[in-house]
Amino acid sequence: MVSIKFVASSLFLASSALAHFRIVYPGERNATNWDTQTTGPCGGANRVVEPRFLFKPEGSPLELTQHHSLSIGQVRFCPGEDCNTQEDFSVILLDSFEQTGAGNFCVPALSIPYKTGTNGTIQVTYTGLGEVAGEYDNMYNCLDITVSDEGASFSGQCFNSSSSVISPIKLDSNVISNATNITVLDSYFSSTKSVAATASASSSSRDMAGMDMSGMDMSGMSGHSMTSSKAASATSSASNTSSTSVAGAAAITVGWTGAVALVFAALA
Ligand SMILES: [Cu+2]
Repeated sequence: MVSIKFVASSLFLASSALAHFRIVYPGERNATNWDTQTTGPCGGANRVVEPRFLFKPEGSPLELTQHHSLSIGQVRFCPGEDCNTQEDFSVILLDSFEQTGAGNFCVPALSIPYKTGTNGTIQVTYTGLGEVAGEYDNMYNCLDITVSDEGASFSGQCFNSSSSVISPIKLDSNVISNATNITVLDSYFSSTKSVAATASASSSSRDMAGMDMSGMDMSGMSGHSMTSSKAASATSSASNTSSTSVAGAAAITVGWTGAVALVFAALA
């Protein structure tokens, strides 16, 4: 019974757009929500998770790991004790950006324009190319915070992957968070997705789901033998050592193991 469940679970992960993204620093509500991450506003994790992370008003680090080869993202905030609807996340902390190439995006200081003592929830939304041209994954993850002078200052907690390029874009602020506004996204992606499709076809490191696992941060993995030097260097450069992310890191390991197993299977 146990093994049957395991196989069924693995197959489900393999057949869905598993790639998605993670908030690897400082952590997130549920680092294993692969199957519900496309549900807003918080990837199916609708309850506040305590203890809250501390964020300096002038900014603490945030690190995102995107598994899709092309995506647009945004970071929002909801001041309050219990943020449950998309409308609650009305404050834009980081306006729309395009992320080309899978990998890490490090925000050294994500400032929160509220006074210390304020509780709230940070929401990260991404829309990435789906498995079928013209279809997209709308992805959501949240983390609960308190604005505090005791939040972390940037000291190398995160880094940008060389495989990933971030560029600001001009989009209506509501586009990304509105999963039904596919027309605008379609026009936005219309020029870039053909480029991505061409790149995908010519690169053995990309699979058919538009994912690019090369150059990715494998720091969440443990006990997995890697043979490529790129993976080895990525592991050695792991930098998310804050004690506040221990629970998240443990959970991420579970997710990564499945993700990597899938990719290796696809490449075999
Ligand atoms: Cu995905």
